[in-house]
Amino acid sequence: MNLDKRLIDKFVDITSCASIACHKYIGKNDKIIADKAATDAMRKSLNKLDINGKVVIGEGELDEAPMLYIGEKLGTGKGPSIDIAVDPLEGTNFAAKNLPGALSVMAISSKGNLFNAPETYMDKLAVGKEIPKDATDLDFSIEKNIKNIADSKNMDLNELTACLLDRPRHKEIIEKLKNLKVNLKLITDGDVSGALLVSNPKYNVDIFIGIGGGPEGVLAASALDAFGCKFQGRFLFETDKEINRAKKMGIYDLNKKYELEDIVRGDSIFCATGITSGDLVEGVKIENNKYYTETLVTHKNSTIDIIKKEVSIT
Ligand code: VTB
Repeated sequence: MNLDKRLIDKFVDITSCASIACHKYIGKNDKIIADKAATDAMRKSLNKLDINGKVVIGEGELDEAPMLYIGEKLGTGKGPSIDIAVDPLEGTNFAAKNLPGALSVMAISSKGNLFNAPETYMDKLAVGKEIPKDATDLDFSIEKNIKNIADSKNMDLNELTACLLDRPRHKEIIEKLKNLKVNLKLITDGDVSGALLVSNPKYNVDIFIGIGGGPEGVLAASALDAFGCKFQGRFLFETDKEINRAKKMGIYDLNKKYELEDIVRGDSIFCATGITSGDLVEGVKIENNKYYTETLVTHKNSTIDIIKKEVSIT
């Protein structure tokens, strides 16, 4: 079932409102307070909407997160039944340290259509729509993926750029990419936005790879779907607790490689509002007693756009 286009504006208001609430905590070097401000604001505004919403990706399980926990019901209960994935503050370090790239992010689908991802790591791969879908795969070696991308773009290896989180766990991939002479874009956090850099040649990223948060993978997949990009993910379970949780969520094949259509089924809407300015959108600005926000919106069946909002400071 397609989502009503009129929902777009409502959800842009919600991520904008969360970004504005977080704005006063930019640069306070306190991740917790910044995250709480965005989460509180997002939850309050979601609860005013005429929807019958349920959090499928949120701040954690009920025992860890009092707000926007997985399974929490949101909205007045009067409208359409929708699943909601939230990351009220993606890039907590960016906001706390006043660095580029903090976002407030949300994705929605009709009930049952967004993957209920466990809070574990995910091995990810994303490439742009110009690359044939069978040219890259999580199961190919890094060398094969890179060579196939170069062939399909008719470019030399040293003209390609791979984006990944700068983490010790990626030492081996980084070494291989360096040997191939591929350029690196090593991000310190924020892999929702990292994955989205394959969506447009203007970002100059040919592949996003590596291990990041599973929930962030689902959020990115919703937007990448609208852009016609490829995304694959495989969860990585480290502890018995994580494995038991996954089983409770109905995941029995722990090594399953998820294709985009397994993660986001049918229609979805994705909104990411800038808190601090980054590659995708500008952060919250204050001018003439108003807040100005910018939101990247994708709706699989209608639009991909940057929506600007102004909100009076009261
Ligand atoms: C990423 C990134 C997040 O966590 O998912 C990353 O998108 C993965 O976890 O912004 P590690 O930090 O343990 O590598 C964040 O950096 C923070 O939630």
